[in-house]
Amino acid sequence: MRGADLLLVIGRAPGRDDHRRLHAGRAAAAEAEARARARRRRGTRPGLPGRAADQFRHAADRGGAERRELDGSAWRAWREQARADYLEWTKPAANPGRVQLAQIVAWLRERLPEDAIIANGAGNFAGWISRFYRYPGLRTQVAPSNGSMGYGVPAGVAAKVAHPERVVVSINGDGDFLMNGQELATAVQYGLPVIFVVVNNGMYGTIRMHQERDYPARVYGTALQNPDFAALARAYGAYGATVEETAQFAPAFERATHETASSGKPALIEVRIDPQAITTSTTLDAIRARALKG
Ligand SMILES: Cc1ncc(C[n+]2csc(CCOP(=O)(O)OP(=O)(O)O)c2C)c(N)n1
Ligand SMILES: [Mg+2]
Repeated sequence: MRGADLLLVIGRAPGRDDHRRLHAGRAAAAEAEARARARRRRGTRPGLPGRAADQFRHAADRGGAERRELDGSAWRAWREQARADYLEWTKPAANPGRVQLAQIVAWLRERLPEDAIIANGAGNFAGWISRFYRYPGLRTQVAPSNGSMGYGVPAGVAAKVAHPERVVVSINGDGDFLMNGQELATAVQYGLPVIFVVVNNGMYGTIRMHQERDYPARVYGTALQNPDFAALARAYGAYGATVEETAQFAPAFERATHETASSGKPALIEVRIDPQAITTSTTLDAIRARALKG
């Protein structure tokens, strides 16, 4: 993005991170659908109000006679390299412990139908979805752009109400799940066969990461005393399973799919991961060691 002269954002306002990555003064961003928000951001050119699809149809209709093919050859090598980098980056990377979260997400990427909806809340667990899942179609991702924890469960419930024919998988952190997990009752009550995944590392991992970076080895208030999530799911009337190593995930998911199909009720799979697996590419110990070195 740093090399961009113009960033055209379609369907959403440019986010804070987009602006940070842009070279100030050289870039303008045009956006549709979120004009008010965009205006507040410095460096953003006027947005086009209305639905993005309508805007583009309108612009194409008014485009007049001349339609020019763009010659993208100057960018071909750059594009191919960027694509190769992306494919390399999304190959499952190892994390500490018996559960390899990247492999699980990559398995879901192969296993789920193209129109499956993935809902999630906020926390470091979501980094594995962002990096290793591919959203093949439009409207397959339901996630907060402002980092709201507790979003994944109700979002999964709502997605299933709106699209009962589509597979809905709601992926949550343990802290994240505990903010709105009682909505499992809603899914049971209305017969919504969502598959909920809880990535349990026993802590508010994101906050612990920041603690270790800024105040290494001074851990405060980030440990979680969790329930047995599978038992909790069963108490709600849902199917519940626990995964403690990578190879258990696929059979647990298939069983959950089968159970939800026959009962019309939701299922929950708790995935216990090693607390050291703090991001897709580093460990808690490594962050602490780096911070202690100053
Ligand atoms: C409603 C809300 N409260 C607090 C935060 C701040 N916050 C961001 S991530 C996080 C911890 C997430 O913990 P968990 O869901 O267990 O995911 P993990 O980082 O451990 O993978 C917190 C407290 C937030 N983003 N949203
Ligand atoms: Mg956690």
